[in-house]
Amino acid sequence: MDIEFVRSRFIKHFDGKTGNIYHSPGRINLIGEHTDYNGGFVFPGAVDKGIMCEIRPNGTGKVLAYAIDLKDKVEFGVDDETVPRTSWARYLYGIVQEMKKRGVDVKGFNTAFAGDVPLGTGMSSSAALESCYAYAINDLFGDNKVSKWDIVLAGQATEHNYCGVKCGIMDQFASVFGKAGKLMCLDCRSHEFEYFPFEMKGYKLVLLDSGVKHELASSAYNDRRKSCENVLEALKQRYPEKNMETLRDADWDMLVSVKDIVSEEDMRRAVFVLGEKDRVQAVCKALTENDFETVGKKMYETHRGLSEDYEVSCEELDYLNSIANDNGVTGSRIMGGGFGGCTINLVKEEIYDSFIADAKDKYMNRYGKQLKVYDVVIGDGSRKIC
Ligand code: GAF
Repeated sequence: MDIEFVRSRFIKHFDGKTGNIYHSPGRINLIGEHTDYNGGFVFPGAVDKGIMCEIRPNGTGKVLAYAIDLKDKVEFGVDDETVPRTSWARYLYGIVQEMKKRGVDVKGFNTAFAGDVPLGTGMSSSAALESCYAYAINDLFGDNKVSKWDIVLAGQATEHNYCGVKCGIMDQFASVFGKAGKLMCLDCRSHEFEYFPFEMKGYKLVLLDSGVKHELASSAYNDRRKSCENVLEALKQRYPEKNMETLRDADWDMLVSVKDIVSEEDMRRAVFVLGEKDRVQAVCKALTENDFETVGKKMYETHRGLSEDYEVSCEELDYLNSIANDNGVTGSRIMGGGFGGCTINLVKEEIYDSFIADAKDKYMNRYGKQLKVYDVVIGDGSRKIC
């Protein structure tokens, strides 16, 4: 992401004066999908792509914002009660409100931003946008008093309260806490986490972009979360003495015991979540032993679960997964919330070129679309650039 590009647009769009520049990345996730809002484990890392913003207080109570890539501008008052209609501005407005709730005396500012996280790929450009502005507002108006974890939670609350997505904390966490060359294993209940070196000797991680973006992804995502909550309710009724807080507190026997009082669909969702909890633990262990075959096997299992039990796949993603399997790729699965976006693939270096060539060919033949390929580079989390 080019600083001069953002700066030149900021200067041109506003009054010629410069401000501070901040950057926050998107993320990948090695394994652990739909586990974050169930109190489970995730294994993300920040990527080298993200959102960059320039921002300068303007001495008024108004936010004047310019989305450089979209050539679109929005204005709102810091204390306005009406949420902007423009979707990108809702994130910015939400962050202003959530940082105010966390004690920051946010004043008006001029800002422009641009990004290089490919949209709709499941790399979470929205979390990058939220984290970038939460970080900037904390630095400019809050003396950096808001903790990094509260910045993460401000981003999540923005999604819940202003954008209609009842997401977990993985994306904002990865964007804020990411470190170049490190993946992170996060316990989403205790918020404890560990950095793991991203050293997969002899292997590469690569994303294949299906180019599919599901229109109703937010409501389908919220439905999945609701299914998990339904099962949790049934478990709480059956085991009041266990004080269960999330699905993560359940074991397989407990789950089987509520089979008759939850719907078959909700049960399948919960089966996926419990299985995914086990898989993340297995991957953590395998990585410490450099056992990439096990990592890959678990990725395929996750794909099957996301496709058949959680039902967040689509024909194109299943096809990309099967091409990976046919090419002898070590691991492959849908990455992120699903309903389109990318597969993440763990590929032995010696078959990388032939796999990519075959996937591109087959995807073009079947869907008439150029398959986009992104090699994973693990970058740093939110920061001030200048
Ligand atoms: C989306 C959400 F934003 C995350 O919180 C997470 O639930 C993910 O889907 C699925 O693992 O990216």
